[in-house]
Amino acid sequence: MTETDRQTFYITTPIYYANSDLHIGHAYSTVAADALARFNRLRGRRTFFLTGTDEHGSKNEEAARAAGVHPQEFVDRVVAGILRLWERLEISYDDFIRTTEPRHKRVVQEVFRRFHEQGDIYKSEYEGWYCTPCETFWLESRLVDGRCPDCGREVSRLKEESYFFRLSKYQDRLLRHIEENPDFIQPPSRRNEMVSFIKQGLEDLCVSRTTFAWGVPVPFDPDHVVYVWIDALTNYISAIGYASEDPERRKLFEEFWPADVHLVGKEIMRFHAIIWPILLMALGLPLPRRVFGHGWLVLDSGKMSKSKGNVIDPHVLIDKYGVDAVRYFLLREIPFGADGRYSEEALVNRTNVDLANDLGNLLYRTLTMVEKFSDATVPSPVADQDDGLLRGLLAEVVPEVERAMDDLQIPQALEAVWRLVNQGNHYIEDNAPWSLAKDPGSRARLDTVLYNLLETLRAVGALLLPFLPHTPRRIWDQLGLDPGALEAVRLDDIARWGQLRPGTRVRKGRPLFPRIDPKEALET
Ligand code: ME8
Repeated sequence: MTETDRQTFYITTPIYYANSDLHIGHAYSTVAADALARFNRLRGRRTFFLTGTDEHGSKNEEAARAAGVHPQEFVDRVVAGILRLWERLEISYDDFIRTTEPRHKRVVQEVFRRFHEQGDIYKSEYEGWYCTPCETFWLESRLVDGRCPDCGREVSRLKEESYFFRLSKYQDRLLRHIEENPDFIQPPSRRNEMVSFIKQGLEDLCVSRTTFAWGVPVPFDPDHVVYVWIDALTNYISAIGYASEDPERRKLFEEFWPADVHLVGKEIMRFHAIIWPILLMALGLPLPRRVFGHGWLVLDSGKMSKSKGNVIDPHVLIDKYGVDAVRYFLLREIPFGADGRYSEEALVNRTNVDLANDLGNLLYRTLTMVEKFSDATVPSPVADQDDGLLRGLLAEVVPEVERAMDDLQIPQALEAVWRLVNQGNHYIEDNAPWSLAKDPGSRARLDTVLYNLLETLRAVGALLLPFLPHTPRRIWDQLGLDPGALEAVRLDDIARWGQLRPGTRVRKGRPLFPRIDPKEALET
């Protein structure tokens, strides 16, 4: 089946640790997944968008201890803050899974029991090195100068009775799957990393701990709790009703599994492209279609981290610039799949250039002219006066947006929409409606030019639906269209030219994005 034929779409974000408030980097993953989910709804696919929180493990337990409260109370507080942030960013998730929920814990225990029964999990003794911040065990041979090979921090010696999962048993099957499904791990640079990691040989994975208690108990050995990754990764199936007792929920699983996209940051690629597929093979389930590892938002001072004190709070940016500007910046500025620099200056610049100048001016100038030359109503186009230019470009842009979104190339999709916006602005310059208005013989041409601009804006508004939650409604409202009707718009309708009805009153409102004075904005 090709991408175009698919009727359902299941997309996930990582489930975020509930040990502290989220920053703009976490918001980036979730906003990107939201745009992809909204786009697939716009295409008319039944879409399921899952996000949630990873609430067990020593990190969360320690954070709760530091705050002097029970871990459950601690994570409840953090989760409330995360939900508020998603509300402000208008994240359209269909479900929010918390790993402390009974519906999740039951599945974790069931999966663990099954692995044990079929001999994939065995009990042994672990002796090695452990990196607490990364929650990862390392063999001596993997350490770099005696430190964690991932983060470079100190590791500690650990000896502990643990359960292990036989990853190596599935290694060849996984390699074959990756070779036969070139789209499975994306972008290709990450696929190559994963393949060479697997080829080094997979060690059995430690899947239980006895040194902390905040987790899902191993059902047949309650001194052990299930170690984070089996607990965390399982969310992608527990949330949609895998092994549920409720037939309605099991139907959801039948409908949506396998996931179309697991969207994750590059640092957790190994868990999603190696461990998770192996767990699924052991369960006899099909593998997700794509695991996409996106890059990081980095600051001039390096990676954002609490300890460096350089985290960017998305609430502050939303207060200052509004949710549409923040989302637009994240989606447009960062090449999807690679690292991208975050700076507030770049955000201000993007807002001013793309949103205030290009898009805002196209709408404002068009409506000003419609007010002045057409009595604030949509004029009637005249067929033999039509150059078909903007209509033709729109017919190219819609499939371009579709291709880019199918390839998970979000910035390219926005670039395509802006080709239309920019062409609209050129069209004004090239046709100089103010000159046409001076010549009564050019009335038909003037009406046609204005109509074409209005239709272009109608289409641009609809094309922005996956990316910006407010702007499409504002554009449609100013064009005299019912913003409520946007909910029913489908991608295939957008390029259909001639939807605006002549005679409809337009309403020039405030400019969509007032220009920001960079000096003033960046000083506060
Ligand atoms: O890893 N730039 O949770 P987490 C871009 N619980 N994305 C960033 C980022 C940055 N600077 N910082 C974080 C965990 N992210 C596990 C996941 S999944 C079964 C379990 C994003 O709270 C990125 O998507 O540390 C990364 O993968 C995720 O936040 C990590 O969130």
